[in-house]
Amino acid sequence: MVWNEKAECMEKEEKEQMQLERLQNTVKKAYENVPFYTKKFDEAGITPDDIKTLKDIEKIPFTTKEDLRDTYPFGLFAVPDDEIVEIHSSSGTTGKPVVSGYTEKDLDIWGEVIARAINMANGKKHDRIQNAYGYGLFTGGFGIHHGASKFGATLIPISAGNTKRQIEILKDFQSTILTCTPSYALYLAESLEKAGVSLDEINLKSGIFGAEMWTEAMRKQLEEKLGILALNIYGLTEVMGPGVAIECPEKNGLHINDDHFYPEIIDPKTGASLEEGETGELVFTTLTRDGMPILRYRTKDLTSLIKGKCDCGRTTVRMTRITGRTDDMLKIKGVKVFPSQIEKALLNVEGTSGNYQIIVTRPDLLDEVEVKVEVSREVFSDEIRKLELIEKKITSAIRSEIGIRAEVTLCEPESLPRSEGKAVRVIDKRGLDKG
Ligand code: DLL
Repeated sequence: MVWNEKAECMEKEEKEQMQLERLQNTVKKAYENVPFYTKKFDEAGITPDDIKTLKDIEKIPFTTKEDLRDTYPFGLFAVPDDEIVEIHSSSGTTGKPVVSGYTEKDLDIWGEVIARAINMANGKKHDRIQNAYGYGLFTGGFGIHHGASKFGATLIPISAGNTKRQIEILKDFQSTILTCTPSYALYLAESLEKAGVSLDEINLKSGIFGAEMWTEAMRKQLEEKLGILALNIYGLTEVMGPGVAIECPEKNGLHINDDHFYPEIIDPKTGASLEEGETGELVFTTLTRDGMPILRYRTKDLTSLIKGKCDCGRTTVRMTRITGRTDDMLKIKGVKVFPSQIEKALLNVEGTSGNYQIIVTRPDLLDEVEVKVEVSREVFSDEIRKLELIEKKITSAIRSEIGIRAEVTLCEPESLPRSEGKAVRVIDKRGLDKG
């Protein structure tokens, strides 16, 4: 059964007509209500009337992360404050976080796309959804929450972490659907094994996992260890949050909710549009958002599109699993981290040389971060106590910047590798780019 057959199984021509009308409406709204877009359009010498076909979308300039930083915090909101009912946020590139504002109608649509996801995960109204995505400014917790209430299932808002409690709830409440990052799901599965809890004692049937890259190998492990159907969900704060796309049980690409989010794939170097099947940077235009419409947003995520009907009967455009990024953003424990944030934290601690390297590993199924920091010669020849103090200062500066604890290792001046071109700031040993 499909949650919204009309929207999810619509014929191509009808869908494109709907997308065009919604695009024209969104462009008009953005142009008239968001000075940032008025200026962008004026500079490009176009007006909303120039959007006569879907292909005309290519005339619209891209929106980038830098644009979001420059309009921080509410510069892209298109409605008066009294219509915004919720705000979410995530890390931005250099300093300023990304902010997203939602009207009542936006929340309803967010709920709708998540309801489609729960349905794909074989959800029923009697299901109990253990929502272990973090609650707060992160979109994961609340996104699933809005969707579960729209769907009508029982939502258990346990939030992220506290594995002992997660296990207790899995057993006592007999949760049937688990929502969290795939790495945490795997950690939870191992923790169940270690605690001697057998699959007979829990009642999970499916999992909706996303917010970070993962692999087919991880899916296989999750399905075996938890006895579930494990599906991939994608989304980003700038566009909505989770629910922009989700896999159906065919596991042949993630269905993009293209009645609400219009996808394009571009060559990240030239900005030119790429064909179906070609891998490039994913770009999204919102088609129905009122609070914060966004036009041609460059996600920096790498993927390709699959058009045509899926074996499940849905006709929505699909995207393949994300295999990488065009920038150096990392997802650590599901949280966005930019090397520039570490750099900013180091600036506040005296005695460091500004040279650093971030090493990300997943030793016991959970992400760990080591930051190697070169210190100046004077500091390095100082007494141990002073070095320890600096290490502590850096640890706390990083924690307050990215919200995650990193293991800090101080190194001798000029001991970190230098490269002829761009410095290699990040070594990611998790092997998630293998697909
Ligand atoms: O991660 C929204 C989300 C929450 C998605 C819960 C799924 C589940 P942000 O924190 O803004 O939003 O991070 C968005 O995370 O541009 C991708 O790089 C990455 N990402 C999200 N989902 C996936 C996925 C949420 N399924 C950024 N596979 C995106 C790979 C993902 N990467």
